[in-house]
Amino acid sequence: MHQPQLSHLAATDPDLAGLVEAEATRQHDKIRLIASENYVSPAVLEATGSVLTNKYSEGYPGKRYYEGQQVVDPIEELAQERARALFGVPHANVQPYSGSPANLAVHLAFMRPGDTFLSLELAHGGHLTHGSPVSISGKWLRPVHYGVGRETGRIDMDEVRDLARKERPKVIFCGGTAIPRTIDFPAFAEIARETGAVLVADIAHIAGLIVGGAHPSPAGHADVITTTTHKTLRGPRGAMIMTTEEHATAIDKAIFPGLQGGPHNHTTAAIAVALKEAARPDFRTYAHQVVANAEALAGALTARGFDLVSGGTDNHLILIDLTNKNIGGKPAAKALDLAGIELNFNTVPFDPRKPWSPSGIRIGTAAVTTRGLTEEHMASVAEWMDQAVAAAEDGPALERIAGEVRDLMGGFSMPGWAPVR
Ligand code: DSN
Repeated sequence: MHQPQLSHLAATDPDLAGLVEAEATRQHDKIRLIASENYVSPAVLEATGSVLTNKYSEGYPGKRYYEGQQVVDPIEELAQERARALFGVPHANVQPYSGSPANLAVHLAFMRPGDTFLSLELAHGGHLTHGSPVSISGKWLRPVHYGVGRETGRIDMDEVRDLARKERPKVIFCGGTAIPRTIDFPAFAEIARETGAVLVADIAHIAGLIVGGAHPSPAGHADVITTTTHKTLRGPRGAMIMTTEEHATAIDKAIFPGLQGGPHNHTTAAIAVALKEAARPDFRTYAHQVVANAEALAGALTARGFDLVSGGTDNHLILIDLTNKNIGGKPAAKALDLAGIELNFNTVPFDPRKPWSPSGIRIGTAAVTTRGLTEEHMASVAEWMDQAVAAAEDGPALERIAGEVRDLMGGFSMPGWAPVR
């Protein structure tokens, strides 16, 4: 049963209510290893589903284009204040609809069509909005990419420095979506200062680890910090941009009126709730457990012959090259899904295969840690993954694993939903 209950939805639209229930069951029964996903708390769910969705609020607190902001203004100010305090930054914009618009706002604030910026190659762990040729960031701007070393799987800071000196980019992005190792924010900052670039840290994946003290912070190093709010930070689907005083106005103008209209006030409220939760001592414990689980899982997978990019992980994320297992990332991901282990196929650095059918898979421990799994469960997860990859064509074997996974997960409660017994 959903918490908060969906009784009105069930009465008005039983078909849709049934689908929500089915999704909740799926999330309950599976080992969810998609590195960008999590489970939010019932408090975050309640804020997301509140009457705040009824209100238009174009503008910012104290300067809106619609009346009736007596309540929304303090809500947005509360979210801003909590973000500033938690991340230790002078300014926070909590209005971006999600991570891609947040990064587009950075492009709009600091660059004009054709301008050069530096970022991590998508296939090496970057993001579409960091200049992929299929994204507006790659079509309208001039991205130059750094990568990871073929042998090390780690970012080569000498390459970043050489490229920055040669290309003189307006902006340098660090961060991405498939980086298993610690990001060296001070080193990026030194290069950005030397070459006159604005340093942007995209911490979407590691925001929760940063505020939980399990990854160094870019605050004081990066000029601008973009993040989604729903990954390790465990909030609603949304985003924030945090800046120094110097860049606050440019970023605010880029979000509104540059890119967006009215902020999603229900999401703003839910972000405020998530930030309050992330400021509690138990969130620090959670963040460190996420990393401990990833380390344990990386060790167990390595012991079973899985080839991990960079040889392991420092954070929540593990990138696996399946070439030595004689299976592509896509068929492996589909088999694992049938076995109750949910993840995504992913390119690996220097991947000879195409993104739609790459060589790797990407996993993360944020969601399973929220469910309560600890290091002791990671050996079983690795064993099931190994069995499923080896038995990718064997339906009954995958079904058997899915049953074992369901049995394990049945012992761990899920925030926001419980099975009716
Ligand atoms: N949010 C990204 C991820 O899954 O890491 C994709 O945009």
